[in-house]
Amino acid sequence: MHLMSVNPGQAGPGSLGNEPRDAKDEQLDRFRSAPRHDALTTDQGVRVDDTDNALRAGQRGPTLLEDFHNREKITRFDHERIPERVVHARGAGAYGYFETTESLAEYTCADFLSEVGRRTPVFVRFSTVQGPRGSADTVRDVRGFATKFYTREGNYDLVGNNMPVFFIQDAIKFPDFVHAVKMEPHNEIPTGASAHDTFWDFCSLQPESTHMLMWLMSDRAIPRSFRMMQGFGVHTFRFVTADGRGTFVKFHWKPKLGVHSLVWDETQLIAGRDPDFNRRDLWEAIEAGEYPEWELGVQLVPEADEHKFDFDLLDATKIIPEELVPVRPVGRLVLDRNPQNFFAETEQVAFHTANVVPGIDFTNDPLLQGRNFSYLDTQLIRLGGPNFAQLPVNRPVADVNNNHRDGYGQQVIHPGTNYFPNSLGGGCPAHAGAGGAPGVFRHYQERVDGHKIRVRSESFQDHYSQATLFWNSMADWEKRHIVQAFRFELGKCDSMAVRERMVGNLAHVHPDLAAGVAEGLGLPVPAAAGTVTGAASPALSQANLLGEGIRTRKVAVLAADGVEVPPLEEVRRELVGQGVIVEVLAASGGTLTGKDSGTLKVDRALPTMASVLYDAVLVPGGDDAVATLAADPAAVRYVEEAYRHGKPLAALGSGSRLLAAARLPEAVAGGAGRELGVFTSAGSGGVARDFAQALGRHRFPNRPGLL
Ligand code: HDD
Repeated sequence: MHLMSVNPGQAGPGSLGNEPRDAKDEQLDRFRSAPRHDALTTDQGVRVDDTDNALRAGQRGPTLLEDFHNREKITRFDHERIPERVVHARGAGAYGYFETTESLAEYTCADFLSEVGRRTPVFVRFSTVQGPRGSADTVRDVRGFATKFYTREGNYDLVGNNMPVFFIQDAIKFPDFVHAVKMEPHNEIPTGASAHDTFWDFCSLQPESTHMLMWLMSDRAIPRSFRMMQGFGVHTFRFVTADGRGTFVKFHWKPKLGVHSLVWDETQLIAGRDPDFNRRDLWEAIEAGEYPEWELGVQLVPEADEHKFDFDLLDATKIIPEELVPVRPVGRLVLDRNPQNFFAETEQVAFHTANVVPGIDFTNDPLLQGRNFSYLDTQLIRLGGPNFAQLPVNRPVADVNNNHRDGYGQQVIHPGTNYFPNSLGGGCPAHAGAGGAPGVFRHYQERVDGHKIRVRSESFQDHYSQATLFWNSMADWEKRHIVQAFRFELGKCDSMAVRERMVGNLAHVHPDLAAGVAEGLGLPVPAAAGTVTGAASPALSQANLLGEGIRTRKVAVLAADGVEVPPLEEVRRELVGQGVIVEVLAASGGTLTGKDSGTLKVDRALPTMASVLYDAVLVPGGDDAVATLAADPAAVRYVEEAYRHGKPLAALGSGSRLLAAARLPEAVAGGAGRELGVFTSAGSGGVARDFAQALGRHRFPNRPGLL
């Protein structure tokens, strides 16, 4: 099949009309279709002379049924929607590649992980979990991080999240969990939020959720960007060698830009100012050639060590602390191409945990085992039948050759026999891999011996130790944010019993946490429950995950006529040199007149943006410009809000008067500004470097007066 017709004017992103980037892109190109002719046709290819007026009996008469164009057009429109994903409905995706940087051939026969330098095409979809397709991006929620590797040995899907653990241990609880967290059934409230009774009712009765709740109440649940979050395969999987040797493995994605988050007040403002905040950020970065990148790391555990830990490797509510088993970097993921059609690609992509390739296998994690049923099942209803693997985004680049036939939307004309064994078709398709040939999936041969029982293993019963480990590992400001998040969420629950029960659970995690939350809710502080260890894992704190550089950080420059241009340009050069996006904002668009000479182009009008859409604010000097800005409440608000959200602020020369107009707390005016990320200077001298460094720290969470 070859639908492509090149029309460069309409090509958009992707390879239409350009050289394909890899095997997947080449395959996709065969399905891309840009309008070839000017003339409009029906689905049957019949040219149509009018698509604005239905066929009618007389100028003012009734519309006629025989107007096949009208009926086709409306029918096609009526059928445009498909069911959204039952969870993870809102998402954004991109293509790219995975490159192996360290061979894992010693542990797995997976071809794509065996050769250093091998590049495998991928499609990645990021998502929120709770909200519907149209919900806001910046809600407090887990983020999905699903990767489809189009390997030469078939598709491998790593369907992970940005948190390394999960709410439940057994997949049979998934419908209960999702019912509880989704909008309540009677009124479909709240959209994109877990701050409601049914969620906390469920969790408070389900202590196995506690560790995951710690992550969900932490800043991990409000990422600054999909490009700035970690990803985790969550489960313990199994690598298998060609001779059948197994090794346990956990997968980690680590973003090059570091792990950074929004702050809670900001997320709510962004939800109004730009509900597409994360989606837009991903799209724009890729369009700008700032390709997001992650390192793939693996934690490997020999089978002999399966029982050496004080938790069960099969329990998805547990991590393997990096201090016990280091994360070994083995590859990098780069996203370098936006999709061309959201529906065709991002909406129709179908992930499935059971899409594995030779060398990667499952463990008996009961959550994973259930997922292996659910994903195929859900695609059948969501994508309308069994042929969804033929959709362009889902097609493997490896050959597909079997006796599966027919079904809705079959795209392939299969001549010949459709059964096995056969002689009439020459015995084909034949069993692969006689004599141990490589590239054939062979299930790991695990000996299994047990009674048929509905029992949760004893080794799954410790629900609090790792929640405590997480708490202990947080910086003070991270702890503060966690307490505030619990207060907010539980404060939204009408049921006092739910609030109390949950606070009771938190007493098992840490007395400080329980006390902080209880005080915020006006509840009695519960007595400490059990012994709480002091163990910590520094790798869990975002304070230790700042990443490399400040590329794509966004700085708002507030300006008006009379702005001092040269010092600003000096700072701008320094920042842009480090990859920062600097945008000049003024009351209206156009060009500003500089103080003594020169002009300054306005990139955006102040009212169309907001401080929450930037990482930092810079105020250039120029008496007249600063006076204009200081008299504009919208400009003052940029400074004040950026300060209260902990973002770096800089003022050049008289620009500091705008900071004064924003009435920043005494401590800043009193000279403690530098340590708190607020920089002022007579000219531009030194500010650029300090400001850039401050951007690298992301936020100053210890400022007084933060929201
Ligand atoms: Fe799931 C979607 C991640 C547990 C059932 N899940 C889905 C997506 C991600 C995850 C990232 C979106 C994929 C996309 O972008 O299309 N899910 C996880 C993780 C889990 C997890 C990391 C725990 C470790 N999920 C889980 C369980 C079940 C499901 C226990 C069912 C028993 N998940 C689904 C699903 C979805 C899904 C219903 C909805 C849409 C889809 O699959 O394609 O089958």
